Amino acid sequence: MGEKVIISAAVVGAEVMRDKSPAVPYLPAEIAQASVDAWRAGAAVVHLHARWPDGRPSQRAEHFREIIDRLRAAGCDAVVQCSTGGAVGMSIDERLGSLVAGAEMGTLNMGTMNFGDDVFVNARPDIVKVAGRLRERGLVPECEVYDAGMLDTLRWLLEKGHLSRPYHVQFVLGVPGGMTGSERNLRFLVEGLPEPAHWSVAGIGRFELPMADVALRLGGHVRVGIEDNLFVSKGVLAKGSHELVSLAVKAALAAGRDPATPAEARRLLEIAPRAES
Ligand code: KMH
Ligand code: ZN
Repeated sequence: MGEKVIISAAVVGAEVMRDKSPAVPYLPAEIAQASVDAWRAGAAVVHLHARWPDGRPSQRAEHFREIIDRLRAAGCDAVVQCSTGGAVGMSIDERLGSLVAGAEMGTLNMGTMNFGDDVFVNARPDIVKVAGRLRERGLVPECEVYDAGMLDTLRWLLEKGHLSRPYHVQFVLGVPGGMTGSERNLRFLVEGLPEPAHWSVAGIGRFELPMADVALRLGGHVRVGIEDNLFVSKGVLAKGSHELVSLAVKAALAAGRDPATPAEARRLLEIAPRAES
């Protein structure tokens, strides 16, 4: 049996609206329920975005607080990771609104890129600012890498002391504008890590499950969920992120990797244990 695999569930992103799938949660209560369902299915980490009731993306602290309060009240002990990526077009200060009490990790996006027809802006001073805020709050950064040059930014952050262990790397592959989801690309990125680090892959759209399979073989961790992919198979919508987590669990077991519990994920990611875990 290889190292336990940390399955992260990205239960809602900032872009996809409910007209594409009824499984896209909007309200804090819906996002919390989607997180609880994903955790019950085997996710150890929940990657959170928030929405306004009409579905527009929100980085408002009160929305994140309500999601976290609700999922904890339901007994969910998953590691809570809040997005600082937010949505394209948001200012960096708006994006930082998500880092509320109760968050344990926060994302750290590693560069500017085309994002579909938009531009996702992450200027270097902003990356440094987010890294500093995560450090101040004692949150473990998850470095979101969409393209090879972003590994050079990761190396630069480490060399300059803006980032230090513990941190986690998420390779997000398949965003139109970033690197595509292929085994060759993932191997290249993993080999290019500036130092040994825990890493995971989030394959976007049809790349989600194939990239999970590759990561499981290569010793990495896995992210799935409605933020990244709406379908359990060609043309068949997932009823929720929990169905995608169940597929990742099945793939993990087939690859000889047991899914990590949240407590095990905290140990692997060097996050302080929760009082009850
Ligand atoms: N919504 C994307 C533009 C993150 O969560 O940190 C950025 C994103 C990354 O989703
Ligand atoms: Zn996200």
